[in-house]
Amino acid sequence: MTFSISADFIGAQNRKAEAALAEDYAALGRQLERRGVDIEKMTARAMAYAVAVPSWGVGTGGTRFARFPGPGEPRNVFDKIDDCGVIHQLGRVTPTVSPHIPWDKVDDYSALRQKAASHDLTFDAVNSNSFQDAKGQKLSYKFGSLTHADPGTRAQAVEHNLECIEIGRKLGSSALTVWIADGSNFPGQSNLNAAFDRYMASLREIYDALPKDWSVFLEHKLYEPAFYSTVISDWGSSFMAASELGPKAKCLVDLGHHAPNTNIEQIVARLIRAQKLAGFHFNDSKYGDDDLDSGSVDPFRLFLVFNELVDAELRKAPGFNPAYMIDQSHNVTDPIESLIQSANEIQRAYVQASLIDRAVLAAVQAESDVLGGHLLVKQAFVTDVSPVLAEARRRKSGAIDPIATYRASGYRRHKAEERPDSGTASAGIV
Ligand code: PSV
Ligand code: MN
Repeated sequence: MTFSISADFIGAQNRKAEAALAEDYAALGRQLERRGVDIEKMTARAMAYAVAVPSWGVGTGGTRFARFPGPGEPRNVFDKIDDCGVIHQLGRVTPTVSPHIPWDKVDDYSALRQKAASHDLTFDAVNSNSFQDAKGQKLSYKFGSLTHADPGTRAQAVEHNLECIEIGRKLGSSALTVWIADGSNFPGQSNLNAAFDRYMASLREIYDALPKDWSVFLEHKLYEPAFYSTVISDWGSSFMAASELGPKAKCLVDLGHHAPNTNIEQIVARLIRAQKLAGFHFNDSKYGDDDLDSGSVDPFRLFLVFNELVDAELRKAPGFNPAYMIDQSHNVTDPIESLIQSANEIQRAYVQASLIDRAVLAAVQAESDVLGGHLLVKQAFVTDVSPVLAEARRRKSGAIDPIATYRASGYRRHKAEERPDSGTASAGIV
C-alpha cells in the first residue's frame, strides 16, 4: 500500500480553519455586496473553473547548468499521476493532466487511464516532442524535425505526431499540442520561407489525420534553442499556419514565449476575435521562457489576460473555448506545492476578472473616461478574493489551506521512502 492523504485528514485540518474562513468570507461578501457583486456567484464561478497540470511539472526541473532532484520524485508516469492526484485532491481546480510523449509512454494506456480515473483525473491535450532525440530513434532532430531539410526526418517527425494522436485517443484526449524547436542558429543556415513551407506540408499531414472531434494546437515561441530564427516564432506565424490549415488548427499561447513587455493580453484578444485561440500554457517569467510559477512575478499581467478571457466568455464570443493548461519547470521548490499555488493564482485571476461589471466598464470607455476605466480594472485586481477560493475548495471537499495541509500530511516524506532514488528519474525539462 502506498501512502495517500485521507479525506478525514483534510477534514480535520479544515476544521481548524473553518471559523476564520467563515468570518473572512462574510466580510468579503459584505464588501462585494456594496459594489453590487454577489459573492455566491463568484464562488460558483471559482468552483466551475479548471486548469490542467502538466505531467512533466511534477518532476523537479532544471536548467542547462544543473538539476537538483528532490526527495520522492516520481519515477514514472504512474507516480506522476499520483502526485497530480494530490494536487487536485487538495486544490480542487486541476481535474486534468496534459501528457508529454515520449516522456509518458507506457505499454498499457488503459491502465494509465484507469490510474488517472482512480484520482478523478482525465487527460487534456497531448504534447508531442520532436525537440529531443528519443532513445533508439533512427534519425536525429539536431537540425530540425517537422521542417528538416531531409524528407526522411520530416516523415519520422510526422509519424511521431500521428502516434501521439493514437495515444491521445486511448487516453480520452481530443487535442494535440505541437511545439517544435526548429529554426536556425546562424544567418544563412536556413531559408526562412522554405522552412515555413516545409512546416506547412508536415502539419497538413498531421491535420488530415486528426480524428473528427480533435484539434491541433500550434504553440509559438520567440527563440530557444534556435537563437537566430525560429520557424514558428510568434503569434503571426502561428496564426498564418492555423488559418491555412483550417478550423481544427488553433494557436496556443504560452505566456513565457514572447519578448519581455509584449502585450500578451492584446494577442489573446486578437486570437479570440479570429476564433483561433486554442488555449494556454500558463507560467510566469521575468526575462524569457523562464517557466516560473504562474502569478509569482507579474500577477497583474496574468489578471489582464483573464480580463480578456472573462470578457469573451461573458459576451459569448463565437468559437471561444480555450484549453487552460500550466507549463512550468519547478527547479527549487517542491513541484506539488508549486502546482497547487500556481493553479490557485490562475483561478484567482479568473475570479478577480469576474468582479468587473462589464456594462459599467463599457459605459466609461464610451465616455472616454480614461481613469474611470482603469480604476474599475484596478479595483478588481486589488480585491483579495482568497476567501472565495478557499470556500470553493471547502465546498468541493478540498483543503481550505492546501499547502499547509500538504505539508502536515507528510506526503513527500512518505514518497521519499516509497520511491528510493534509482538514478533514473528524469525531469522531462532540462
Ligand atoms: C517549450 O519551451 C515548451 O513550452 C513546450 O510547450 C514544451 O512541450 C514544453 O515547454 C516542455 O519542454
Ligand atoms: Mn509550453
